[in-house]
Amino acid sequence: MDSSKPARKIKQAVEKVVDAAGDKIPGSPGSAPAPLEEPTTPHEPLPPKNEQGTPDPRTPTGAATGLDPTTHSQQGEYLTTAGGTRLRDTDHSLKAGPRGPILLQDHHFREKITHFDHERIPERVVHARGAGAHGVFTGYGNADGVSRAGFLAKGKETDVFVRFSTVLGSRGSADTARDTRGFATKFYTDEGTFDLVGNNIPVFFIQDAIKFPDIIHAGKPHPDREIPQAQSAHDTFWDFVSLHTEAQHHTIWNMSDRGIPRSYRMMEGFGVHTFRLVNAAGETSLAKFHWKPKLGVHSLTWEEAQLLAGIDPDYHRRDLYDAIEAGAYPEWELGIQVFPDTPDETFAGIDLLDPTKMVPEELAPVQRVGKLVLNRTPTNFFAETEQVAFHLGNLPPGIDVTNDPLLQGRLFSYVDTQLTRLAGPNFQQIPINRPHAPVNDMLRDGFHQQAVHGGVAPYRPNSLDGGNPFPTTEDSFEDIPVTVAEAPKIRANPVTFDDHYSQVRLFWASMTPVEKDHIVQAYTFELGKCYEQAIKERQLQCLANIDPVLVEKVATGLGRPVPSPALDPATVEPSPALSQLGGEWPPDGRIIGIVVDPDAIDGDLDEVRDAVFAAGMVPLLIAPHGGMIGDRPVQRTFATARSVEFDALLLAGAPVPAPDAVPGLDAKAGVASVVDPRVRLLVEECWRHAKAIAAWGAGASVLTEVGAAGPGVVTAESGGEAFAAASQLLATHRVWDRFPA
Ligand code: HDE
Repeated sequence: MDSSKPARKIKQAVEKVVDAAGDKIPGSPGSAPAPLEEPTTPHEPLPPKNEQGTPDPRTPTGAATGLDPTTHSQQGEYLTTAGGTRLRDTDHSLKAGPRGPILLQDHHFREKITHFDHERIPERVVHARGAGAHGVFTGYGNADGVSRAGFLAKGKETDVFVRFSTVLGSRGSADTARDTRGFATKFYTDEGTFDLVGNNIPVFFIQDAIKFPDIIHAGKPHPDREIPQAQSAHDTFWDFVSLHTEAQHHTIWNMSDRGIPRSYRMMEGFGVHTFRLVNAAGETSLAKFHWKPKLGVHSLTWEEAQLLAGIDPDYHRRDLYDAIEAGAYPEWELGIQVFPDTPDETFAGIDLLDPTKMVPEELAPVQRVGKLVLNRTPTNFFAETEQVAFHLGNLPPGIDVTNDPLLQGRLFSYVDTQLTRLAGPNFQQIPINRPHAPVNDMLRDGFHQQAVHGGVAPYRPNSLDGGNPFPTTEDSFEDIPVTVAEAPKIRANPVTFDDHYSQVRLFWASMTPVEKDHIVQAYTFELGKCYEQAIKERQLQCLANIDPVLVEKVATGLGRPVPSPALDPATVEPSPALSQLGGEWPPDGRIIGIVVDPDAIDGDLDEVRDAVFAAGMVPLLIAPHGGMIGDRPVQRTFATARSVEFDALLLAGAPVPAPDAVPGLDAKAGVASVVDPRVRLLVEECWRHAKAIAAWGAGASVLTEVGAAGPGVVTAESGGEAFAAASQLLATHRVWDRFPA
């Protein structure tokens, strides 16, 4: 068959989408628009969408293939069996006559059903819920003094895949749960893969890996009823952290706004552990890794997070994919805090091997050593995001581990878990995991072996394969020969690990009043969800050891007596770098909701939409009904829109209540008014969540009707002026002045 014609047709269709994307609203499901009629002409599979990437086509042993990335996807224009035989019919099983029974002979039926029966693999025991993206890392070249890792060299570009995640929830849980977020980066470096598997919180719950199953068992749903899903607001979690007080530091971070990020794009990342770096001269230093987001660190409010869990449980993944599709590529700088490699592995009195401690930036500045840009969404979630497998032992030359007892345990756990999750020892051969450096190991055979190893002597030394492969003598990863102090073999921690409270106090003391208020509300909510009074009281005792105001407010909320501290409070120096407030950041990829009245279209509307696009943001028109308003598509209706989707709200009209806005019947519809009650709710929620609200023309009357006034509520002369005011307010993320001090 001559496939050139359909191929041309598809190309035209794709180009049409790209043109239609003159509208640039992200979220199109395919690379060509769906026709109304069922397509009947066979053609090659459609190309991926513009913003999609795939794993670089490599052989299982890391060699570049030069193949087009689509080589991995389906081929040909006809439906086939897994063996490539063309099929005539996949809708009817092979039966003895139309009334059956089905014949055992139906190999196509059996292949289709058997494959389907085995489509699922075990979800990750932690971090099951996640989203990934491809990107590129570029080194700045200023780290050579401390590390000889090639990917940090000036201008050196390295492909990466990043997976963000929550910790506690199952694969289908909501993105906005209060939880720690994973931030795992696979650098496909020329010198071997480097996996930097971090979190958005710089400290961890426990000091020794042997307690990991315990904290996770406590955080996961109760084993009898399997509730609550993806939450820490339950008895077993608080039982654990109030008994294992080393967890209090991580817990206060979770209770802060860091536990409910606005977006993956707006999170810091931390390697948590201290690593050991080595430069070309063989000199070593200790270091902690940081990711600094270009857009600043921003969070949801708790009410937004809860509403989103119902309204858009995929909020963070959608945000990540949509931002990339819209060209607002998420960016971070990689930073390192460097410390002298002293025998006590301590800096400014902080034990660097204790993963419940961080080092304030004011004591050791974060030096930026490279930039990460995420610019491609995955083509297939399972193949890429689900099958990506990180391993702490994937280390390049120039970076080594330390004796941090958490890190030591992780070196074992990650490979071990992949053996079950990815069914065998060859998981590094899966396309998303394949190194971009040549692989010449002596590992052989096993489930899903994809390499076709030549030679007869996968052992060393050998003479039959000419002695291959040879250990290198230079420029490679090195286990730094750190001296291990003579000591008895014991199950114990260093005494420095016993300080569980000073840095918790430091974190609390570094927060602004509004951030402290959110922390108080979070503890009050979470402990209020516990059943056992003893657990609440025990945690209140921990809060008393942190700060008198904190414990007093939470105890009042819980209606419990305020305990006295059991320890002398440490004197701490606040670290302003820990606060999320106080700066201004770019608004890339932010979502601007624009309420329009189709019966009275404002003259400035098109100009405003263009201005939003030009500013790198996404305008969504919100109208009483779907379809088109003139030649502008409506993205949200009053029935589908909820304030939590938008970073700022513009009012271009004052739509009166529509026939389907029945206050008594629709909980969303609020009170009767001359403004559509759903618009009223939009404005009220945006006000409550301290979002920018700007109106012009007829839209100004909505503000009066709703009674929205005060900081960050702008009545402008024109649409242009309204958007300019809103985008200025977005630079600080929220209108913080609206929160009481
Ligand atoms: Fe993990 N962790 N972890 N973890 N972790 C896993 O590995 C583990 C820890 C982190 O997107 C698992 O492949 C132990 C700290 C991220 O695929 C498992 C200990 C930090 C991800 C595992 C820790 C992390 C994981 C589950 C205690 C931040 C998701 C599936 C010593 C620095 C990676 C998997 C992805 C995943 C074990 C503690 C981050 C079971 C034993 C500390 C971001 O191997």
